[in-house]
Amino acid sequence: MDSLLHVQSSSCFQVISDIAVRKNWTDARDACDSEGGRLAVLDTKDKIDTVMDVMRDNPDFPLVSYHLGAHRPMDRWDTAWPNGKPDYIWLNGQPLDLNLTEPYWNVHDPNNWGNSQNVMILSNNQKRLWGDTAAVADGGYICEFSLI
Ligand SMILES: [Ca+2]
Repeated sequence: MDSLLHVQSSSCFQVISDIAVRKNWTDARDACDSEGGRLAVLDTKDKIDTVMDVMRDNPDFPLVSYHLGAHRPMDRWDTAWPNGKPDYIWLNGQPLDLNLTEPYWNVHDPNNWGNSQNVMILSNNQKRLWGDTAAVADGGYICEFSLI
């Protein structure tokens, strides 16, 4: 398994990037939980920088997308955004800070295309940017383990 540990001050991150273990978002969330972690909650600049550096430093990761630990409230899946604005929350229950995360989204994302994009991914393209996608799409994933 292409599985690496990357340590930041409060967390370490494990990138699961094996084509044989691709999972949809819900199964990826459960897999991180079962290891005592969670899908990565990138709610600080420090954590964002750590994960983005990992992806930049490993251009040979074989998968094109990696689930992160943010999603729309599940009772709103497959609906339009309220007031036309993204309603993402991290798995710690905190709303996603759109000012902090704005520089990391793909230029067209989040867009809730077809009102069917309910979860957040990191796209393994040249700029390693974030997108919103369907929860059923299989991909790699990034787990976070708390060090504190
Ligand atoms: Ca999208």
